[in-house]
Amino acid sequence: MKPADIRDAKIALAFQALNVSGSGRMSSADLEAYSKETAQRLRCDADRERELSESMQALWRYLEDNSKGPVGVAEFTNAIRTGLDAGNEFYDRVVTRIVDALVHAADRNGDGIISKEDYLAFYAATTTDEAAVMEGYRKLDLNADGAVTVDEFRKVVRQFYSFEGLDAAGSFLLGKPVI
Ligand SMILES: [Ca+2]
Ligand SMILES: [Ca+2]
Repeated sequence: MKPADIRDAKIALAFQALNVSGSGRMSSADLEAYSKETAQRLRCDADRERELSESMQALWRYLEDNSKGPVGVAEFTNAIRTGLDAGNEFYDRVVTRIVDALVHAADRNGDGIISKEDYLAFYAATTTDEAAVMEGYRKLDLNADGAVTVDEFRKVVRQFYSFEGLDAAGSFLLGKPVI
């Protein structure tokens, strides 16, 4: 697999996670369902739930503006790749917002650390493979001190969507290597 294809495969994984209906076509209802389900699972307070919901709305506005018609996995991957390749504007306006909302949701007690328990709860909806999730957790722990901070998580997400190939720790973000 070429590095560019590997990045596309990573973006497609994000599509699968967000396409809650499993229909293969993303709608604003999918993104709303994703944020509601995530907020419930992680027992977010009203502020965190709103932050998550607003970040998903920002993503939907971007997708609507950048793909004509139904948003399948190919349209989604194209739109996200185009945004990422255009520079920091898309990343800062949409991706950073989603990441901040997700780390605030994942850090359930607000201490700035995504604990192992936080991390397992975060992925409970998308995988039952606990060993693979914990392998991902160890990769996120960039300084290997046994805990993943909110900052480590942010750094790794940026790697996930910018570095091509599998070398970066971020390739393991969704709990397992993509290929
Ligand atoms: Ca925490
Ligand atoms: Ca650490």
